[in-house]
Amino acid sequence: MPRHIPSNNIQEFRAILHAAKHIIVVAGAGLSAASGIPTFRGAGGMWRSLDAMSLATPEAFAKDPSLVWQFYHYRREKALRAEPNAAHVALAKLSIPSVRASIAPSSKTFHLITQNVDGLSTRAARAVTTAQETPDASALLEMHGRLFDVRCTKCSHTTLDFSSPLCQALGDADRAHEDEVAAGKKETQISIPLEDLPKCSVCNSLTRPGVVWFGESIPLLPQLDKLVEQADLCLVVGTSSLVQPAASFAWQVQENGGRVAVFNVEDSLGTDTADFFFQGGCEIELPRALGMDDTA
Ligand code: BV8
Ligand code: ZN
Repeated sequence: MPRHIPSNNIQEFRAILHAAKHIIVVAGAGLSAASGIPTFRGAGGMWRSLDAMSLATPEAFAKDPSLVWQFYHYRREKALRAEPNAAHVALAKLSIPSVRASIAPSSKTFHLITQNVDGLSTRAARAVTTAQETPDASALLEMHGRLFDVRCTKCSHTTLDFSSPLCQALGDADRAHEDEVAAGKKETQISIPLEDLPKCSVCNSLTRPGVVWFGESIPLLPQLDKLVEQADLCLVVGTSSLVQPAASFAWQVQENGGRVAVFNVEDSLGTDTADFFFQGGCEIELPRALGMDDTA
């Protein structure tokens, strides 16, 4: 049995796109890499010599909320200074029914399921909105939550808060840490007293970032399962496909007879069984494959 080789033929891919009825995209950190947001794998996976994934847990927050809030302060500041890239924009354009009709005329539905919490896909949708053309607001599903959502740990009151810093103490701790690094001092963790961490505007209790941590269930899962069930084409963009349940969506689409196209700078889990593999930066390969780049 010859080994299956995923195709990288754009014409073949566009023919599949042309016939697809229910399209989903499963995106990960690689989608935002070209915008300067560190990924979880490789160098980006470490913050102050700590493993990012170990900080994204309720246990880490219970043990040291000051440390975890400083980690998310760092991620907020990075996201605030980043701009959506050409891959975000291409996916935002696919969310515009009139644009999609020219690329995928048989498509009835399109959903962008992102594991990213940086808000760059939302900003891209806003950037491509004109008086004539508006992305379908229900197309974007941020399955792991949003960095700029701030949720009360007691009454669950949630606000979308882009302030920088989110509270004085986080700004001070950040500056103090930079001064230490600049002075060549060994990195020390600055511990912010609990009463100085971000508080709930309703009940004044401690708040937490509005993201889904490891071991926590995914509120959108019932809706996501339905979309995965009906999808006949899944684009897998910039993800290592190691975190569940997102990592099994593409496989489920293929199990149901649908097609899978992977966009990644390198081989990742599931690439070998995909129908298409476009290797390279998705900020280049995705607009090209969709015929949205200037060579189109
Ligand atoms: C849950 C938010 C119910 C917070 C995140 C079954 C088996 C084993 C384990 C489990 C299982 N079911 C559940 C689990 C446990 C766990 C899990 O999957 N663990 C893994 C580590 C094995 N899952 C959960 O806990 C989920 N909850 O299932 O609840 C439950 C609970 C317990 C047990 C059973 C059931 C919740 C998971 C969500 C956690 N929150 N984020 C935050 O961001 O701080 S996950 C976070 O990490 C991201 O959101 C993302 O999902 C993941 C990182 O993966 P990627 O985004 O793919 O990033 P990565 O760096 O890994 O890869 C980047 C890729 O891009 C690379 O391939 C690279 O080559 C490529 N790339 C780079 N540059 C480019 C590029 N590609 C294209 N262009 C470029 N320019
Ligand atoms: Zn509260």
